[in-house]
Amino acid sequence: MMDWARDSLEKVAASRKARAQEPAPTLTDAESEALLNEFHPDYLGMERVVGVGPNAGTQKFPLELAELLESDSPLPQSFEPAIEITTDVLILGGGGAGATAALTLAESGLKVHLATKLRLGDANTVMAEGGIQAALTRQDSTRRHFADSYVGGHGNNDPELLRALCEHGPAGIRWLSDLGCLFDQNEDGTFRLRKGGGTSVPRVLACRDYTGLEIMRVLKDAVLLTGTQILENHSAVELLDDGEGQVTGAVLWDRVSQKLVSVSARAVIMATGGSGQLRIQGFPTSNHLGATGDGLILAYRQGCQLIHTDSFQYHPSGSCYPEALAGQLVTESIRAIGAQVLNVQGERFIDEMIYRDVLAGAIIREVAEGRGVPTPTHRSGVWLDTPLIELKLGKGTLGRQFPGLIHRFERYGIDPAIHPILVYPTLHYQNGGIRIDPSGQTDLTGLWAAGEVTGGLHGTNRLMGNSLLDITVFGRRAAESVIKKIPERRAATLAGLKKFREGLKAIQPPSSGTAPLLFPVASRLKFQLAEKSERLSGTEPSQEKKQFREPPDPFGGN
Ligand code: MEZ
Repeated sequence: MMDWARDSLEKVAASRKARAQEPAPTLTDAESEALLNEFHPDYLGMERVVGVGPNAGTQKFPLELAELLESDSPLPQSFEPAIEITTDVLILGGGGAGATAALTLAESGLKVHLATKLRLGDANTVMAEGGIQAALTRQDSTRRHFADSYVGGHGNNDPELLRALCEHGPAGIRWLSDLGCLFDQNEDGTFRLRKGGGTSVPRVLACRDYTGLEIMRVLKDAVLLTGTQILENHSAVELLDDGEGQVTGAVLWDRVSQKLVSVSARAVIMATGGSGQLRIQGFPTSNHLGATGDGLILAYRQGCQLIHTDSFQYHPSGSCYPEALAGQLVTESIRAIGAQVLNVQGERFIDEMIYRDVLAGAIIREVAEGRGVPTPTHRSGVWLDTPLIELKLGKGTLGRQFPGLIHRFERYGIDPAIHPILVYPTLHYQNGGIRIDPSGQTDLTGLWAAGEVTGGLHGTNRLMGNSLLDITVFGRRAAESVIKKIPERRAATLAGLKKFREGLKAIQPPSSGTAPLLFPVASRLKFQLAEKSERLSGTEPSQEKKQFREPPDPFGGN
């Protein structure tokens, strides 16, 4: 197996016993900073300001997101919303944050609709493997959780959001447990806790290596028992507003009947998740199919400030071989229990539990400087020495603690208990997003947001396990705030979009596509960006790119 890397694998095996005893290499703060500045994708200047909307001329965005923020809506100019569904609360997004909000609203007496562009539970929540963190033990405290996360986030976290996360973390875990979430336990019945990168004490609870899947399983089962009206295969394409800055509903695209559906709501909770499928700078992603940043686009058009949108998490250990698994997550927990990261020579070059952004930078450096392991499919990565875990902790440890990992790789003839895994950073998480207050309220009346679509909580580098806690704590807080502050029903119009379209006229050259993308069409986005740069440099786009300029109108006929 992996004969193409035989020499390198022999070096890894030869150094394993000695490495098992050696301490991790250390790094000074200055060296960490240099790694970030020279190699981390966020620091390479591949971003720009946009010319329209509340962050115009100030905040920088990756080129792919900037392009979408400056794109027109897919709604035909002539479209006028004719309300077909009237509800109290419209939740947009069927992942952990949306489901948590729906459950919290269940006994409120409010009528709730949840629209999701795929099926309930098709979300990044189920892709989170290694755990959820909360301060539960005597040696830990919510202050310690705060301090770890604040340092990890480079001090860019919104302190009030982070305080709410840490202080409500233990109650969030109890809530999930009461719903039926089966967190791993020690023999004495206490939760089994692991460390994660940047946690000063063991704080990460897990359900083997499918923690997000387990959490989503219980949330989904519970939501299906409530009166929530679930609209599957309904993508949000635009927010509706009353013409005076209050959000009052949304236009959805029903993918099955191929129809636009207008919804009037007194409150909207945006829980549409992340944007890994934009494949920023060509990176592979660990995200699910629907993660195209839709909520960012819709909220921005209505006037919500977006923050830290130049900050993304490249999870250091994305799978790099076999090709079919490229970008898929190999959980940080594997490193937390001792797997080492090695270059082509079998040399350890970094402490594997250092902050994710620094580790990602170090791996990218190894590859960029020729110390990576090239694959037959023209990728390059470094080894994650998984057999070392079996050596340190005993045979069968990987199978018992990481069944998902074993299952995925075995299908391709690779047994991680015997063979190291090849990894390279993968686009994993959107650190920034819609600005909210600690109750999940956005800048706009009528619009709340929770989960990955929001920004500020994690600063510019999120710690492992804080995203599953985020959806739990802020899904609940946003819904509780809606119950307390839900506004009266008002007119549902496209006034906000009309105003935004006026602003778009100033963008030169104009974007040739529409947004939100709804589903990954990374190739279209790539062509659009190339075409724009040709136009800016004064050359005429090629015939091939011209074709991409005219995508078929997805809503023609409506
Ligand atoms: O929070 C995460 O990103 C997470 C749990 C990832 C992982 O490595 O398993």
